[in-house]
Amino acid sequence: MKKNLDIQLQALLEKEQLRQRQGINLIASENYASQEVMNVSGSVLCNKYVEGYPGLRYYSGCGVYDQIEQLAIDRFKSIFKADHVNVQPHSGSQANAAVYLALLQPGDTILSMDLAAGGHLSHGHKVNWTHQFYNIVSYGVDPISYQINYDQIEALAIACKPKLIIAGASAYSRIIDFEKFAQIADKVGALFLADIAHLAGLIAVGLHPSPVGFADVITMTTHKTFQGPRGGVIMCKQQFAQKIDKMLMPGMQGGALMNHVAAKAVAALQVSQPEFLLYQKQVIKNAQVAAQECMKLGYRVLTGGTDNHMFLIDVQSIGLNGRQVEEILESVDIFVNRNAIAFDRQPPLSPSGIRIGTAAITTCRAQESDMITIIHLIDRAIKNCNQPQVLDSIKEEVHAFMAQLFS
Ligand code: DSN
Repeated sequence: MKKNLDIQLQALLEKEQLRQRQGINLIASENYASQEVMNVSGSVLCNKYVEGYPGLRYYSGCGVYDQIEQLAIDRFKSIFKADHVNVQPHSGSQANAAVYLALLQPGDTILSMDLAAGGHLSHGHKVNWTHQFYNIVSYGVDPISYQINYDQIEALAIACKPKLIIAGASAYSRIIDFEKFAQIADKVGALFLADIAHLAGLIAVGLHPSPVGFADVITMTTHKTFQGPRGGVIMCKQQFAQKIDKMLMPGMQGGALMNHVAAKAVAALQVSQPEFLLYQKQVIKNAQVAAQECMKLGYRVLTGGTDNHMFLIDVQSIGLNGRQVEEILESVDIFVNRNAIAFDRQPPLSPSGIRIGTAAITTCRAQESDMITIIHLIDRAIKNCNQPQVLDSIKEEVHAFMAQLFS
């Protein structure tokens, strides 16, 4: 392509680059991939069709790709100590779908966390395809502590006899006891899937207990706390490997996106470096300090804090809904997402909560003192939401803060 042919798209890219550089990103499911990861994602590897698995391909010219995919598989195996790894899922939802389709029959019962309590769409929400194919029974959280109640899950499991129990969440800030889930699954003869999309980076460095050895299958994404390219990975016990691999390809997907598979390998190498442990420790410290500061300022933080990279604030108590707060903060270039909270009476488009995550801002080198500054910027924006001039000046402060962070 001629240089500068696509001026329109170039302008949009530059706009987005600026947004990412000037704004404070607190979206818990996002992060910034390294230049090395992005280089590989946008490399010549995007030109090749590579169907099948290493050693058994349906196209010629795949030799290098066999080595790339094997490298990715070996790196994930070594990080997580998993028996079997499939690095081809295009996303976390595709990874979950492959597991369901490989191991369940239509009509089987899945016991999973309710979206409103912190679960994920692909675990069986009524607007997701899974809801039409399977009988979904949901567990929530304790109405007082807002934490997972394992006794409730066990009672539900005994009552509904699920074929599959899923542990894992998109909006849950406390340790998940995978061993306890495995015991419940064992007791009722269910398979156990741990979806560690959010926790993968923390688990990789031992800052959250691992489900490996407890779960039959583990799914994850590579772009959240794992800090890699967008994509999914499946890990499982050897006995499920063949069924899952076959269901993913050729069952659901065609050619793997080898540029992304290679970028997953790069991310896995980065995760194995000593700096990644320090980074993840900082992610957790930053989330804990931010949650504390919110509570000091009078906000209601669910569960009273966090053990991981995120926490939820109930903004109903300040007379707003999550959508309003999301919009106020977006107007000053601070990015959070509105989120349902357990027992929410508000509709999903304007729920009662916001979710705050620290993986992305910690990649930008934020420390605890920076988190305190950020929470005060958030608080001032909320309190001055009807003062456009004040919001303009907060936005300038946000840009100056980010410039100083990068300096
Ligand atoms: N949408 C992602 C999240 O925000 O947690 C999960 O897929």
